[in-house]
Amino acid sequence: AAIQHHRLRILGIPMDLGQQRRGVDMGPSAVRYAGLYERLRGLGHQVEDAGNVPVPVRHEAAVQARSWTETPEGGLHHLPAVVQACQQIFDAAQASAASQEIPIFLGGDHSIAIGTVSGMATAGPLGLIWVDAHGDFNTPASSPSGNIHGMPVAVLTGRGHPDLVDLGYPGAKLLPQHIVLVGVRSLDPEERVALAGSGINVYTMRDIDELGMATVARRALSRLSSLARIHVSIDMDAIEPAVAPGVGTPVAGGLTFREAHLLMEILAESEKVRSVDVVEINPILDEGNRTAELAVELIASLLGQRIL
Ligand code: 6HN
Ligand code: MN
Ligand code: MN
Ligand code: MN
Repeated sequence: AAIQHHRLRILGIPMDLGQQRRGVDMGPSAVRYAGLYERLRGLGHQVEDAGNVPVPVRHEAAVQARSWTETPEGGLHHLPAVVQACQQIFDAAQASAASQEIPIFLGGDHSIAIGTVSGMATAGPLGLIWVDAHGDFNTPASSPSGNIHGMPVAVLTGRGHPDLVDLGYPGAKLLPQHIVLVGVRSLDPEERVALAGSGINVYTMRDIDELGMATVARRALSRLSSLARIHVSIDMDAIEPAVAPGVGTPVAGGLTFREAHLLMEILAESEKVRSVDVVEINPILDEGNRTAELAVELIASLLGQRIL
């Protein structure tokens, strides 16, 4: 079948407050320099780069929270600033959800998904495919770090700090059975127990090893078969760190280059992908700009690029 052409909107979110390392705020620039706009135009899509959503800079944020990063506010680092930024992200995502366009959200750390997914969920039932080495299912009680980027999946199902859970509108944004995690290989002890009992569909690296990515990708889609709209959230640390070294929390044993592409290709064929996040790229930790370059290729595969 011929490739479906869409109106795409690129939105940068230079958020680094959901974790501790400096540099992930440069993710949007790195992906732009890697040629995202041109690549998507080349596929025949209509593309607009809408610039960046404002995010408080780190020093400013620490002052607002009346604490430095070593002293978490209510146990969560930079909570008020993350909530403020996520509210703006929510507003932008809600506007996109009401239009015909597909937004591509460039992080920033994974805390941005609290805003992107909540905003996209305003237009009706939404399935979520979360591609990540981690579960991102911590709550303030289970988190070993106090970092909000380890919490968005929990928040979206209604678990966590009320300022995060009630972002945009009160309560849970997604049903657990409408969430699929792919690539998981690093869970904190209490996070693991909570995730196992949550009803969320989890495909670990072991599942991918045993079943192959084609089967995992098709099963993931079949879990979401009742839904017409899917948000794909790609944490670049899902991919093997030898292939994607520019991430803040690398974990060995990740997706190969081809496994990651195959997942995107099969998701593209569903023609249900309504919005995308690409997060956790840290150019300071990268080799050249290869992690952002890989991200551009993966987004292209998700939006219709084919080998033949
Ligand atoms: N991410 N589970 C760890 C934590 O601090 O909660 C790591 C989370 C990583 C989050 O990569 O988006
Ligand atoms: Mn993540
Ligand atoms: Mn991760
Ligand atoms: Mn990470």
